[in-house]
Amino acid sequence: MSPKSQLEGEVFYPSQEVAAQARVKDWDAVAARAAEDLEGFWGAEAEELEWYRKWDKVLDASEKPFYRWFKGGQTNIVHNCLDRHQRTWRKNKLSLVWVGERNEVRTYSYFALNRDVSKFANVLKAMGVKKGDRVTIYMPRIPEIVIAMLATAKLGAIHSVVYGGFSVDALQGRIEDSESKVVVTADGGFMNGKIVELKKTVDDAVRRCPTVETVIVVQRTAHEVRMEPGRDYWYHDLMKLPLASGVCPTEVMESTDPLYVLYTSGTTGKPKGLVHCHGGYQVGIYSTLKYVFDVKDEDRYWCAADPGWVTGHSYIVYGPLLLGATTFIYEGAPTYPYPNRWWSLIEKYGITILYTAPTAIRGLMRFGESWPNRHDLSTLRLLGSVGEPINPEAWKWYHRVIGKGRCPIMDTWWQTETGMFMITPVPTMPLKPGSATKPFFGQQVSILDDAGKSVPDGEEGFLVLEKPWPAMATTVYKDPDRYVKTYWTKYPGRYMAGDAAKRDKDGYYWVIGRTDDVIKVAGYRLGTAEIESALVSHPAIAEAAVIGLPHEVKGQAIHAYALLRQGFKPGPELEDEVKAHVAQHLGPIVRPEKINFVDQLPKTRSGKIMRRVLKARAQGLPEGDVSTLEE
Ligand code: 6R9
Repeated sequence: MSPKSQLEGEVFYPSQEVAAQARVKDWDAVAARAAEDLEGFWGAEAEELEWYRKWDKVLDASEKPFYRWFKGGQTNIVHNCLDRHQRTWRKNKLSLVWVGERNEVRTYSYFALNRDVSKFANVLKAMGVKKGDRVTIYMPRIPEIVIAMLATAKLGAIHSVVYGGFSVDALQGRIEDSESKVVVTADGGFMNGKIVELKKTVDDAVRRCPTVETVIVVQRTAHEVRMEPGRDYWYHDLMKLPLASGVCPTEVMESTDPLYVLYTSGTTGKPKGLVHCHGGYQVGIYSTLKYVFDVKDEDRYWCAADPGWVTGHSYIVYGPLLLGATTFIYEGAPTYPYPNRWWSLIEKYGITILYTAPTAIRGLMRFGESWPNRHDLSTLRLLGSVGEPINPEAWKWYHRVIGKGRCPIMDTWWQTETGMFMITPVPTMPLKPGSATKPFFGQQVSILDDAGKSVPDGEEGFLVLEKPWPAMATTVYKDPDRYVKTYWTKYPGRYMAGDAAKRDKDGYYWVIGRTDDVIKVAGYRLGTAEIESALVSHPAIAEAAVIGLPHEVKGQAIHAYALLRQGFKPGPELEDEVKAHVAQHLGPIVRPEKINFVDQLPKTRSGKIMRRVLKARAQGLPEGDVSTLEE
């Protein structure tokens, strides 16, 4: 570790208490070892998990960029999450502690979780689900979402979780692309004291999806929903059947067999289904969670994301269970019924690690310090941040008010595509507010200009990953060309992340934001293309463009520019109607902040909308290179 005086800027050093118990004492030494022998490093990590058959090769790069990790190995991530713990004392340990918005509590030992997962796997099997089939999961934050994911994976089928905050068009598109034959959902969920209608949305989406044969519905809200005979079944009825036995063999998978598809927004067109596989993925998330959050058996670990996003997949569900940890899930809103909900949960359940997003911190910060100060937060040891760059002001509030200056903040930069943390500190590393610090072991990050040359330290450029990593997405579902084109073509053989970043003199990385048409609203990744197509599906709108502009709490908010069809008059009423239309089609988080009715959109001569120009104009900034602008 560099001596204190050498680091530039504002630096926070780990406390003695945290440093003393950290797994990684000497970051430089481990990083050097991994850099020297990438396969050796990851091979040793993989040895800590169980394999039905050991791999022939840690990394097969013969068909780059389709890297194959642990090729020849056979495993199943569920074996490592559940089966192997049944043989040890962890069988009796809490795997999952769940708290509902209405204060219900449910806990699962590793034994109980394994039993329910096995039972539900038998149910899915009876519905005809086999290895390789896709199952769409569209659920609130309740234990059954975890059970459904694990049960699907146990059978060797592929889950596609669609975030419960998305609405009918988003759900339909994702079901269609994955060609799922089973959808698992709930009647509804609770959020902010209100019911989120899930089953109704599924009904609307499935009407247009011929592949779906079965819909399984968990009862959560118990409000009235329509059940279609022969297609819809109650989860609790199925789980009572004799076929839902508590014993179900875990399917033996090749390391490179798909575990899940997760749709995420890209630059253009429809969302991409990123594919993650059993072998490499389990090693990557196991290792990163272990070193970065130092999760121990005594910990009560809370990642406050939604299981429907990659953060939830890797670090609520799979990562903690791989480590045999206790993972905590809270169903509802952070401010319900009062802005102290999270802080009271930390106190009541003795949470030791809290991992959340800058938007949540900013949102809670608004209510002032008195809310957290009413609670004993002394169990906390480590904090985390993910989803967007964290502004130093929010970082310092989080550090001082929540962590009482004792708890380092692990600012983890990564993506749906990377599956695991890529730029991240470990607890012993000196921290600079707003920087995700340094690449994880084995990784090398470059900041390049348009031509592929490294830019000098301190200057902004494209963030590029130079080395393969085990949890990397292996392809885009049904579209390998798109995988190559999107990530590996601008800089041949190197992974382009789609972010702008800089490196400082100390080798710390500062991620600035997306360079493409992806908007991060409250940490949620949304694509302009999907939003624009929802806008033009409104009868008043002929053409539309959306951009993200800075927002105090959400980080970015959606601003739309719309050309009206003849006969429609701009005005606040129409604006509200269009906003509601988008929210209804895509989901409440996608609701635009502002609709600007305009007469013209800036376009290139080839007809492409120049969102960059709209953005510059909106912020009163120089428009940059407009040589291709038509007008
Ligand atoms: C995990 C997740 C990925 C994009 C990524 C970047 C932004 C995520 C960040 C961060 C700065 C961090 N991002 N973590 N930016 N600092 N710690 O968020 O995945 O939804 O796929 O989004 O999020 O722009 O490219 P995903």
